[in-house]
Amino acid sequence: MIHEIIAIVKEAGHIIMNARNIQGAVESKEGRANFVTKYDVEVQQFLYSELARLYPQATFIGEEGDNKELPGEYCFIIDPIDGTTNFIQDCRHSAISVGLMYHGQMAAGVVYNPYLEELFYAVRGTGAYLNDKPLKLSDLPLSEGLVSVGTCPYYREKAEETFALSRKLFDHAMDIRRSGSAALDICYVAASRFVLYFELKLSPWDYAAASLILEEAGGRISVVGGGELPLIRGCAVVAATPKAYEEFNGIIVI
Ligand code: LIP
Repeated sequence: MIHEIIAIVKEAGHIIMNARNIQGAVESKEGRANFVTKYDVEVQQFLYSELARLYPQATFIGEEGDNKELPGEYCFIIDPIDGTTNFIQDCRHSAISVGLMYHGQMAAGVVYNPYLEELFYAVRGTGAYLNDKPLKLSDLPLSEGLVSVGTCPYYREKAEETFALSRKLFDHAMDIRRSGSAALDICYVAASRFVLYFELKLSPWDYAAASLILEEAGGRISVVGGGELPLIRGCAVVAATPKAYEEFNGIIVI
């Protein structure tokens, strides 16, 4: 079934790549610099409709949905365009994120960047893949890699803590980066492009699919300070190689 889900996600990618006059289709949501476009809604509606054909009994949690329905046996957790601000600004670094939860545990995850045609996916217990090539991360320490930071643009109360932690990590890592797509940041750890990513306030649709991809690639992902990621409410997230994860935990207690 994963390849049917992948086909639907890739089809949804055409909505992003064919988008025109994006700046004229922007609406603001709650909080500063929290945007949605008609394309976010169009991608989500397409995904809901097509995935419901595959899993008629599934429920849906989506960034642009009302999310009033309690998760069922099968539940899709969807960010139609992760990196919406990047999309609006034509930064060409955004992804469609589709996670499938089964009995409260991530069973499958698909993250697709249509700009690069890079499709990350995993099914629990069967490994992680990038464009059908197996992903197994290199367990590198902070000093041998890049750290990506999520700056919580519409959760300003986290800014001081975010930049203070970034400053500490800057002293340990090769350098730091800010990409604007949490799902891709986590997948980049799985692909050994980053050694660590953190963001102090994220929603389940930002990390659900990518969390399984990273775990299946040999990485660690948890709530900052420890604890399993919740899948029906937001939290602070750290995603890393095992070595960098341990170093991070040493740094945050200082
Ligand atoms: C975005 C995340 C990003 C975070 C932004 C936003 P969206 O998701 O991918 O890492 O910093 O605040 O949450 O809202 O563009 O789908």
